[in-house]
Amino acid sequence: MKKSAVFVDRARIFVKAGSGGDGCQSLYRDRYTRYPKPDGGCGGDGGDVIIKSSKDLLTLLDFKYRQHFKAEDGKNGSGKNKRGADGDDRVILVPAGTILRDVSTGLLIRDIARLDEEVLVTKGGRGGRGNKVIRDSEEGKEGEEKEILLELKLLADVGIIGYPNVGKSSFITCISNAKSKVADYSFTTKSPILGVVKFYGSGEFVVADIPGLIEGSHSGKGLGHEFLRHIERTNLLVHIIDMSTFSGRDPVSDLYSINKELGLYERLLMKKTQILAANKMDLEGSKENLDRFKAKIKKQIFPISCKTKEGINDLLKAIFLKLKKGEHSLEE
Ligand SMILES: Nc1nc2c(ncn2[C@@H]2O[C@H](COP(=O)(O)OP(=O)(O)OP(=O)(O)O)[C@@H](O)[C@H]2O)c(=O)[nH]1
Ligand SMILES: [Mg+2]
Repeated sequence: MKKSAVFVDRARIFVKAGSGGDGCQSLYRDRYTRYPKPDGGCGGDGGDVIIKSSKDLLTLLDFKYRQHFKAEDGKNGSGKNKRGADGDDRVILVPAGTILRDVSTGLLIRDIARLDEEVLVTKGGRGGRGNKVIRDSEEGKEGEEKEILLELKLLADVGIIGYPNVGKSSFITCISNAKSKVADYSFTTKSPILGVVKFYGSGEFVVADIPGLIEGSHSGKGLGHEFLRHIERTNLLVHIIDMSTFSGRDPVSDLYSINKELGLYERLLMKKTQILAANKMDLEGSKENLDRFKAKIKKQIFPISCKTKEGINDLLKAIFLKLKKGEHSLEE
């Protein structure tokens, strides 16, 4: 798969916390003391590695160029009971919506949803004790290290789903400020695109255009699976169905198979409110197809054409109202 040059939504990084400084072995003596006194100070603690979400970042692009991060080691203790300085923590900034996983176990460390959320990912090693507190001074403990997978989920309110070539990118380009490439072949869209829709001064919402889904998307076929996680967080899905006869597919089975894919990927995705849109209504045969569709599927469907803009406003209004209501169940 050809990766987009700018949108990086997955990265692996190696982090290492600072090691603790060594405790000091030292004896104090002067001409007044008969027995030398142990005065070795303790080592400082190593710094932690912390991952924090920041509003200044939108992608994981920075991690393409830099993968290794290390916190500072603690300084060694010294004579005259001097404790070594603690190592500085290392803070790594990521965009909100980043999921952290431990590569060695595959386990989720944290799903960072909010801004300025902090996660301690590796703990600095403790400084070793000096001989002022323990007979034989200790070495500092090694700082923890980990390989972490960062995955970015887009934070959008509305996700646009459907088969390839049904007009998803045409739709986002038509309703928002996004410029998503439109072309008459499948898998034109190779990575997610976000767009902001302003609705008559009464508010705005963010839509995400993702690559087309096909049967088997949930198990990695085509490009869709890579991107299904981006719509997990949306409040609403707009399911675009091609009503024209040119694709050679049947709109009813398109609806079923995409919904099946969603369910196979993640059951919760099936539960999201879906608004159905019948696109390409300007083309011949679409009206007949829509009638057949309506006879079989007893759900509300919005007939639209991204070419003539027919029905787009009604659909936008419906999206806006649904978002305002914050409904989450599939409409009957
Ligand atoms: N006649 C007509 N053509 C349309 C309409 N909407 C989209 N198209 C055409 O359908 C083709 C595919 O449109 P895209 O918007 O790229 O489709 P997509 O769903 O984003 O496709 P992928 O990114 O490949 O999944 C393009 O040639 C569009 O011009 C419509 O309402 N009417
Ligand atoms: Mg597209």
